Amino acid sequence: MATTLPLIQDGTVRGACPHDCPDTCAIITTVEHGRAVRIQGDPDHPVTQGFLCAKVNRYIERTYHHDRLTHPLRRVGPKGRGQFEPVSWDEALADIAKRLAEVISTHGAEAILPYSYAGTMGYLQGESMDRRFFHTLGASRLDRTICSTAGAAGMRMTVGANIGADTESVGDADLILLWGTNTLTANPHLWPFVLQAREKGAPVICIDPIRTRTARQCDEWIGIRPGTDAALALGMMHVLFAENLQDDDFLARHTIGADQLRSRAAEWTVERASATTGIAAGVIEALARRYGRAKNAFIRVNYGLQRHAGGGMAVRTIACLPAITGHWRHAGGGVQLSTSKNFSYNVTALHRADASPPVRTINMIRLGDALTLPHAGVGGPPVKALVVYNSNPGAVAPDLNAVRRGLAREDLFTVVLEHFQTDTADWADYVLPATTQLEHWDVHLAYGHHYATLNRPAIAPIGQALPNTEIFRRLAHAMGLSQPWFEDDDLSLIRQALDTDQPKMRGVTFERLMEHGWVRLNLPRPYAPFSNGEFLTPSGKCELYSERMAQMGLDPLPAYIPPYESPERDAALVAQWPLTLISSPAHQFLNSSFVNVDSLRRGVGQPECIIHPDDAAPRGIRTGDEVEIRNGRGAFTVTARVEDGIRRGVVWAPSVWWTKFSRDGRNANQTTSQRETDMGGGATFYDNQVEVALA
Ligand SMILES: Nc1nc2c(c(=O)[nH]1)N[C@H]1C(S)=C(S)[C@@H](COP(=O)(O)OP(=O)(O)OC[C@H]3O[C@@H](n4cnc5c(=O)[nH]c(N)nc54)[C@H](O)[C@@H]3O)O[C@H]1N2
Ligand SMILES: Nc1nc2c(c(=O)[nH]1)N[C@H]1C(S)=C(S)[C@@H](COP(=O)(O)OP(=O)(O)OC[C@H]3O[C@@H](n4cnc5c(=O)[nH]c(N)nc54)[C@H](O)[C@@H]3O)O[C@H]1N2
Ligand SMILES: [Mo]
Repeated sequence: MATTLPLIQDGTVRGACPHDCPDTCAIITTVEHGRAVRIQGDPDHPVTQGFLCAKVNRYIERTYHHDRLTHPLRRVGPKGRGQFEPVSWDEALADIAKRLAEVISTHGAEAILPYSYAGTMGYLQGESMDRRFFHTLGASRLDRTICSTAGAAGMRMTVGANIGADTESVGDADLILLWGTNTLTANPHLWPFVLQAREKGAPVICIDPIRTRTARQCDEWIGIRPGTDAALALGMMHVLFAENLQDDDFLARHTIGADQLRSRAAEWTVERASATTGIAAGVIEALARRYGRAKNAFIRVNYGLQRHAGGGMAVRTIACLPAITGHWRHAGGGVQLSTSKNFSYNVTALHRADASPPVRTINMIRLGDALTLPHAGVGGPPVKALVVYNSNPGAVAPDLNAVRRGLAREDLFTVVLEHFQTDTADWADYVLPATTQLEHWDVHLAYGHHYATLNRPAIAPIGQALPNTEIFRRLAHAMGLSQPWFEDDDLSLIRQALDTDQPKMRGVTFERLMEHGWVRLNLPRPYAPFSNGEFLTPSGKCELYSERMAQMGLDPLPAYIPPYESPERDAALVAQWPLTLISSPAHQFLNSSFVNVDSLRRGVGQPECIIHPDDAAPRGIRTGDEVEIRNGRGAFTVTARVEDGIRRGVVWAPSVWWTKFSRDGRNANQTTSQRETDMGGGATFYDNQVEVALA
């Protein structure tokens, strides 16, 4: 295999947290006699600041977990029963290669579907050899939309790219809005900067239908009706313009469409915004004034609020606010959805997309349809082979009943690369053991700061586990693919990823990464991306009016797009299923990762739902009762907790449970839908009406 550098037997090894989280921590692993004994956050890293989250503190427990997959497995029992026998790597790879070749000769390579997401965010183990393999075969492409594409499109249309205010300057903000994000759970390394600002007097306000652990720590909680954030932002704009709180100079010099936006905002009186959002008019007015009078407000908008029909437009509308007030002028001011587009690793070299013939693309959130509808729901051959890695769609994909019907197909050949026997692995024909971050090389971007991070392996692979890169390399060889790009070892892949002349990547070299573990992008300090305008849109301006959106048939101005499952769009459905289910992550889980780590699962307890007393009482529900959450797509059972820290009409089921760890073998995604957001084809997990009843 690849590693030409020896492992450190005793000492410390620098690495990167691989998980799908904005923080991408720099980690230091202590190794004794070749065994990892301790993991800690790098105290010198400006964002990690020496601490890790509740989950990754358990990464060693997860790595040496007694349930780790240690050798390839072949199915022996009926599909989905999880009955397997061990086989050798050679045998497994030879048989998989034969089965894939049969699919190609009978149905064409597009009948093969890769399915991966961000189980690791690393470029090597996440998008290098795997992409080369599927591109070279000519397999169907996967549109990786499950998390962030709606909001990313909203940012792109407005400021030109998914970048924003710098986390390290947030301490200088004079007002902080945590908008649709559970910071203490999902982005905890932002918190020290929030506290810094607060110590200097910045109020911290949380806008969330749930009074989360984050909202409890804030100065104010605004319990908005789910899916209506654009209406709140439009109501704020109304006040800003009506009370002359806008920055005319910034608007004139750095935006397009200020006059049209002003007319649009004029339609959104606070009364109208209040009726839509369920927030008192006085609260909207006070928020707008506070925002308009601030000089340097930081809005942390995160992905939670874009999991609704109008998710792209909601993010876009919020992203217009700092151009109206000119807060982009100052470091720390503005909006941050992500910082990821400041990174430009050489993905062209890693992916080798040029090796692929033109093929169809399948949206990952429509996996249920892709596996069960004729022509995979999009045209072309049925999906006959599914190769899953870095993802657990058997738990996290929407409309799980449809997904399971697909995975149960006897004529579907399924291969799963995993650390553990997940809900998805149970449906596999072959399960292949993959290494964890302590066992392989990688290189990472971040989406909540501006440091590139290297991950060096700390220990030898557990059992016969192999890195994803090596599994796809061997699979390519087993299929007789002899292109030179399958010969690159992992260190070569890292060098290829870094081989770019993008100015922001200048100084991010292998040598510096080896020495320090992490390197800041070549950005000024302090960094205020749009202080002089210089937006990355076609016009170079903040596009309050977007010609591109007009061409896409979308409203070119900020607008409120009601949820699919709302009184505005489907009153009958809401009458039948009156409660909105939000299934955002539990504090101790990372989507479905860590659910099988006993100490963390004990911390969460059991699958539960939080429901407001006014919703619980008429249903006869009390804390501790077993309840069924149901809609037309499916149902799952949880224990109720009656609390007023949630908006009336909203129910929270902390997620994402492995179905095999729940009482009834089901989870929240039994009820979620495959519908797509307005932009980006994103998932609408929280656009989900249900009823809750005693089980
Ligand atoms: N501990 C932990 N950390 C994580 C993750 C995890 O699973 N566990 N997941 C990681 C990943 S993949 C991601 S994408 C990020 C996600 O992190 P966030 O972007 O913070 O997203 P969510 O946790 O999905 O939702 C955040 C909040 O949005 C609220 N919300 C839901 N709908 C609306 C709405 O319409 N309007 C408003 N204003 N609020 C709404 C929810 O109640 C929730 O409290 O976190 C990352 N970090
Ligand atoms: N109801 C509901 N559903 C949701 C969400 C929600 O809030 N509510 N959140 C959504 C969001 S934001 C996201 S991003 C998705 C995330 O969905 P996924 O990307 O599927 O994330 P995880 O559930 O963490 O599963 C990742 C899997 O990858 C495996 N893995 C990790 N590293 C490696 C590796 O190096 N090699 C291999 N082969 N495997 C590896 C882990 O063991 C784990 O089982 O879920 C979405 N689903
Ligand atoms: Mo995500």
